Amino acid sequence: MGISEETAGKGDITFPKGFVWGTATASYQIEGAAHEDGRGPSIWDTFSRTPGKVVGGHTGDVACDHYHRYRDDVAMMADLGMQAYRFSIAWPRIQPDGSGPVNPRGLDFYERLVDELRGHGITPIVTLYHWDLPQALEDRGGWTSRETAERFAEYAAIVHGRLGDRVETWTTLNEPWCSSFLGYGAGIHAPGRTEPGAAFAAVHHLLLGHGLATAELRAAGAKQVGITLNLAPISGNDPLAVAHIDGLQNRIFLDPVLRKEYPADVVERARRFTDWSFVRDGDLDLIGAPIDLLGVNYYSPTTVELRAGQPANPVHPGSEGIAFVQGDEERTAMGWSVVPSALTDLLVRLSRDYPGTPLIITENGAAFDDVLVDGRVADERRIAFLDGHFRAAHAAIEAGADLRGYLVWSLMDNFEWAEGYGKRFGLVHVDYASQNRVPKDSALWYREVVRRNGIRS
Ligand code: IFM
Repeated sequence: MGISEETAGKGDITFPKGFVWGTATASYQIEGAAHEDGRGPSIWDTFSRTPGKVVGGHTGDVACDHYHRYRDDVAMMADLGMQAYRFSIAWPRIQPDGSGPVNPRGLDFYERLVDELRGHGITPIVTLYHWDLPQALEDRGGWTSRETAERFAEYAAIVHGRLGDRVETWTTLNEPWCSSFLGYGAGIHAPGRTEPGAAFAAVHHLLLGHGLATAELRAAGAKQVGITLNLAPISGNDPLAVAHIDGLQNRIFLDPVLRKEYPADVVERARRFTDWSFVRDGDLDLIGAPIDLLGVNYYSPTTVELRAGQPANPVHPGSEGIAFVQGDEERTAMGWSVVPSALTDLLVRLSRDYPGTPLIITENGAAFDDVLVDGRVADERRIAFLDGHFRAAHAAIEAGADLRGYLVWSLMDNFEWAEGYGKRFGLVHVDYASQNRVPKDSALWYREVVRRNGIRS
């Protein structure tokens, strides 16, 4: 009998046996060492140096200095009871120019990290692409070019060649919605392009990169292969407006990956921006090859309504006449509404509409304005946030969702992209001047959740 069963009381919840708990990070957000050991420049090095693009002019040059402190960081994770750790590989460390010669020192770093994790009993979960595209590839068109998808598959094979004997779970892309629509459509992420047509080309080439990389990983014997999507439940009083935004946010990725087709309504609506001529015969068979795990990143739902004269939201090309409305829910420091029940809805919907693919929450968490006082961060709002979302995930499991694990974003405070270092998502507080780490109250609370495989009321 487990601890939770012994003491279970009203309001307690216990997750299925074998449920995996952990945390997540990404290379550019934590590693620093941007110019060390042969790493080449990425689009985020370029973008963060472009005046006005990142709050405070912050860059990932130093970040959490994890490249040098990874041993201590892994020991800290072990101390916090983490069972799994999702991190990303920086492509420009492996192939500084995005193609051609391999930089062995880049592979050495990730091999050391993986060995350190395994040595502490923590399961490594690798993300191959979390947005740091080698600048040399962007200079040749980036994700608007088919070549980038082909190079990505080669890079995936190189990484698997070194780590495949000790990493079982691989995710190809993290949040291709952000890479395409924020990076090429709205210009608020690297590479900062503002061309809706380019965003749709990027969607396809990212997905093609996923498909080609999946084939390489499979051929090399990878045990579990998946992709991580940032999905948002969309609601509102007009079904067409809801379908429109749901198509652009969710179905444009889910349908090709899990049904081998682009949603017809999205294709039609996007024709004013693109003729889709970049989609070639056979691409959707590659993109839709079976995956073992769908990574779900969930933060907040979206509510829309029809409003005459409303200009398009640049992150959703063609959304003229649709307003994005906010309710009176609690908001995080990012301004995102806190709605745990939407996570239940999302997981149940995925199980219903795309049955047969196991799910894992690869990111969920919140930024709050944490303060370190006398060596402690009393982040009770983050505890309440996580408590609510864990319960929502549990409710989805009870409703039949095949959810296998939960990775909290993020292990520690880090470089929050266009927001710089001002937004703190970490379970662990980072003082960027001293690089001192202090586990927040939420980290200590989470350790108990992991230990019990559940929550006590
Ligand atoms: O920090 C990001 C992460 O890189 C991708 N998912 C969302 C997080 C919070 O914005």
